[in-house]
Amino acid sequence: MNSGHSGEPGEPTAPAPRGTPVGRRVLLGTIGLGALGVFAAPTLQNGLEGFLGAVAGKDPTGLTGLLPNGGGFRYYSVASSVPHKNATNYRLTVDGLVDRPKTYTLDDLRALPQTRLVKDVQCVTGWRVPGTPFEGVRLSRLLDAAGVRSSAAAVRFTCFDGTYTESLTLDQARRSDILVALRMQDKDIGHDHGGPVRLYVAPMYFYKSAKWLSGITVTDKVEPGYWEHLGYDVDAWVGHSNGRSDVPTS
Ligand SMILES: Nc1nc2c(c(=O)[nH]1)N[C@H]1C(S)=C(S)[C@@H](COP(=O)(O)O)O[C@H]1N2
Ligand SMILES: [Mo]
Repeated sequence: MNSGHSGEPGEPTAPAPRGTPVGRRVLLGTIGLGALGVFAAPTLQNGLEGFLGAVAGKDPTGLTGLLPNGGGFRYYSVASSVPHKNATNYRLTVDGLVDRPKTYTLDDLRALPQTRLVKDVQCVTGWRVPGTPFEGVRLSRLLDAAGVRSSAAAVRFTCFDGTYTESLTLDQARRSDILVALRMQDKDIGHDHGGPVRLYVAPMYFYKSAKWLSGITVTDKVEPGYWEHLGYDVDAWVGHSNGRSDVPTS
C-alpha cells in the first residue's frame, strides 16, 4: 500500500516516536536515490518534475517523499505520475448537495476575488516552512455560489492525480482561512506543488492541502480522505491532531 509515497502520515497506528532522528531517514533516502538515479536521470525533456515523478513511481519504499521540492518543501505524491494541466484543460467541478453545480476554468477562478494568507506550512512528519504566502479564492465563496443544501454536512475533495482525496466538515470548509489556491510563494502554483490549483487549509497539517484539485463535492457526512483512511485525523489542527503534537505551531 501507498508505495510511491513516503514518510508522510506513514504508519498511523504506530507513529514514529518523538524525536526519531531525521538523519536516519535522510541517509536511507540518499542511498535509495543513488540506485534509482541509474534509471531515472533527469533530462531536458522531462526536467525535474519528470524526474521526481519517475523516481516516485519506481520507489517501493516511498523514500522519495524526502526529496526537497525547493524552498524547504518536500515533494509528495501518492500517485506515480500526474498529468499536467493548464489554463486550457484545467477544470474544477463543484457538485453534490448543492442547488447550482458548476465547473470552473482556471480563468473563471482567476476572475474571482483573491485572498492572500501568509502562514507557516507544517507537514505532519515535522518539516515546516515558515511564512509561506498562498493566494486564491476562498472555498466558502465557491460553496456559497453553489448554494449548499441544508442536508449537507461535509465536503470531499478529489484530485486529478486520480488517487488522493481529502475531506472537511462543512463548518471547517466555511472558514475564511481555507482557499482554493492559485498562487503559492507569490507565483502561480507549479506542477510539483499541485498546480495549477490546490486546496490550502491554513490551520491544519499540510496533508489537508490537496494538490491537483479537480473536484469539490458537498456530502451529508465526512468521508475520510487518503491519509485519514490510514488513521490520520480529519480534524488535523496543527498541534492538536494525532499527527505530531511536538512541532512548533507559531
Ligand atoms: N494530490 C495530493 N495532494 C497532497 C499529497 C499527495 O500525495 N497527493 N500529499 C500531501 C502532503 S502529506 C503534503 S506534506 C503536501 C506536500 O506538498 P508539496 O509537495 O507542495 O510540498 O501535499 C499534500 N497534498
Ligand atoms: Mo505531509
